[in-house]
Amino acid sequence: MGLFDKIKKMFKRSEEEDIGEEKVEEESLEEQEIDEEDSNEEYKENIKEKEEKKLTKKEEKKKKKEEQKETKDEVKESVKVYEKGLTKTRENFVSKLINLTRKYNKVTEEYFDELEEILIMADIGVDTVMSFMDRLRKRVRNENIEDLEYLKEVIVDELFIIYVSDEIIVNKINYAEKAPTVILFVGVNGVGKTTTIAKMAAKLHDEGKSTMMIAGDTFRAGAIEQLKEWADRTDSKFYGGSEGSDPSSVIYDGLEKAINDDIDVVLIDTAGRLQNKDNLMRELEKINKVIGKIVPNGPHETLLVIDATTGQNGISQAKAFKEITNITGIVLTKLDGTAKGGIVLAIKESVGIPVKYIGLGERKEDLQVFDIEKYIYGLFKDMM
Ligand SMILES: Nc1nc2c(ncn2[C@@H]2O[C@H](COP(=O)(O)OP(=O)(O)OP(=O)(O)O)[C@@H](O)[C@H]2O)c(=O)[nH]1
Ligand SMILES: [Mg+2]
Repeated sequence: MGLFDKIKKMFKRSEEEDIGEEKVEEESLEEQEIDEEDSNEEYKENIKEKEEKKLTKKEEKKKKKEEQKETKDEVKESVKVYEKGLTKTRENFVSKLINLTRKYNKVTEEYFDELEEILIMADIGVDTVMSFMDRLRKRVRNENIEDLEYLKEVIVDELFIIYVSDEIIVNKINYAEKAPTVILFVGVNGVGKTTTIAKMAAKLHDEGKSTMMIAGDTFRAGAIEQLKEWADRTDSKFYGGSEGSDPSSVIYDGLEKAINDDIDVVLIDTAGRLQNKDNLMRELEKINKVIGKIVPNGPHETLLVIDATTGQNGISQAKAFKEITNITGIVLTKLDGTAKGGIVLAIKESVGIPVKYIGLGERKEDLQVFDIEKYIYGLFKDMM
């Protein structure tokens, strides 16, 4: 089964299957009972025991069902967020792809040229598109692909391969074994660092974790106040110094407080003055040193926030930040605001850092753990 079918099945699967499974299991439980008939007392004992067993089994199953239902609902919700957040890209990119298939009735050089243009327009990035086209051409030749409908599926398949390559993608947050987990947020001005911190804090609270925000952006006027306001709104603890003070010393004091207060996750906001790369590098080095001194192995994550609407510029930012500090993951915000959502694929290939979260809107639910399958579904659902 191709990836296209797999994803289609995953998200469109009806609930019928589950009901069927449940029936079969219950029947086999009854059968067991009749099979193992015994005599008198022993028999009665046995029956009682079995009844009890059956009850607990039923309860267990019910509980399991409820748990499963919850996660299923969660999956459904998050698929909806992906669908909605990727509307612009889908309407642009996928409708072009569908039109292309309608326009040509077989695979020709013109078809490939137009496809290449569509992919570049979707901000997948020239290099990525080139290697993609090479692979696609080869596959068409080797597998003798003539059917354009089928080729559409191969395209989806190959786009997925761009992202996954041969690696196991780790998009989970690396939580510390012993709290607090320290997450450092970096990125240039206006990309969405502060609001991402707020969304993440709200999500962590839903999971029952306590959070503290530290205002490491002491540079921009108003940044400390803004973070404080988000901390209040999300029921987070907050630590901030005064404007213009040394970010490292604010972070040092904040982390001490976080340890005293038994905080689970500390979210650190920073200023992103990439114009002055050397200064930023030195500052981040100092910040990392300070964090490591107080929290061994910290920071556990350094997330680079990138605004998807800035397209290739965002990719350059990722490359620049990668040079100056150890980035463990990318948060790609404002995907809902661009028709060029292909940037997700480009980042992974051209920078080699996994996208861990994506922003698909301004609500807290709109910050989603990046899931390539949901992403592909959100993009191509009209074709499935
Ligand atoms: N539509 C949309 N807007 C977003 C998303 N993420 C952030 N924003 C908006 O982007 C704007 C800038 O966000 P901030 O969090 O202030 O950005 P920042 O990186 O902290 O900015 P500075 O502190 O100035 O460096 C705000 O208006 C956010 O609401 C998203 O995923 N989708
Ligand atoms: Mg900010």
